[in-house]
Amino acid sequence: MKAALEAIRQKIVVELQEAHDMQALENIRVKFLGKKGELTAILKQMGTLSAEERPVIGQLANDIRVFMEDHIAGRSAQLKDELTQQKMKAEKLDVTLPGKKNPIGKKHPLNIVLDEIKEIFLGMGFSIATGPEIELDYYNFEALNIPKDHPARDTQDTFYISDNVLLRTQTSPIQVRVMEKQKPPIRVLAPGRVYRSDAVDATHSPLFHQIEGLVVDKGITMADLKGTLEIFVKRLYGEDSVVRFRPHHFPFTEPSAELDCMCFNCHGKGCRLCKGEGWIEILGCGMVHPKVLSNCGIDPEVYSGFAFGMGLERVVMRRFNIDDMRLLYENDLRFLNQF
Ligand code: 2U9
Repeated sequence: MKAALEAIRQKIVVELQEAHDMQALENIRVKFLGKKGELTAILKQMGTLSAEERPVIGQLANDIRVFMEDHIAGRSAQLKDELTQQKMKAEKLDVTLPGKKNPIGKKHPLNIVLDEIKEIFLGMGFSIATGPEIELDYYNFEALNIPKDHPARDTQDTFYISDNVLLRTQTSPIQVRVMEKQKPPIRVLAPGRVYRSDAVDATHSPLFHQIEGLVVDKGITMADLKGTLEIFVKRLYGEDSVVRFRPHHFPFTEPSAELDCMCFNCHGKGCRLCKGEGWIEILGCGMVHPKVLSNCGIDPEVYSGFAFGMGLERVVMRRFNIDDMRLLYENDLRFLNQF
């Protein structure tokens, strides 16, 4: 028995050196010190010893158990230390490396163009006006000389919240509210979200942005309208831009017109970019209808004015050659990071 005990003392030392992870260590502990372990197996033979031998072998066995526990604990500490060293090595941080840049946000293309247009009109003495997106039917239609039976009021075009409350289909209600509160001279730009019950596709979205403008004073004529808008286009698209005005109709302006800019690609000849027209439509405009002025408490016999309106997305899509309006709303960073 003595020899057997000394033999397992040697054996465990060798096996511990070959153990390279905590599981192997646990296996050795069970193999030697477990219920079915090698030490326990030897101790089971204690009954065969004489009364003199039993305490001697018992003491030796106990010494060996303590020896094995100490060595297992020592090897365990060694393995843990090796593990820590490996982790430290793997997670070593090279503090001399340049820091990671925090990605900063960028201006959305809609805001890039919106801010440019705002700057142009601010430079011409306009103020920026805002108003509620949930509007009353009165401010969105009736005050603008759009009668009850006008097609624009159909629910297939307008989001109605109730008979009398809707999502504004244009930013014109802002100018109506300004005219109710402020006596001329008035020079306001009214940018903002507008809503139309349109199916989403590459050129339509139920939510889009408009920029409208209104000038009211004594003696305002169509010449002021044409001069102001020509300067606007030249500042937006370049001094050599050429504009033309085509007669049109809107219920809230009379006379009305649409402003085209000569295609900068084919100079009026017609090409793929301008769909063969030679000209690109930029905005609608006209002299404010006298009924609209009087609806807002402004005497059309004393004052006159002009107004205009444009869709912001169309300007943006043309500027950045974007062929699908949905890209402007999906917040895909692969798209937005290009600006
Ligand atoms: C008041 C009086 C008149 C605003 C105007 C247009 C012409 C126009 C369209 C451009 C593209 C809407 O987004 S769009 O579909 N708008 O063509 N808007 S005149 O006239 C007003 C506004 C307010 C009190």
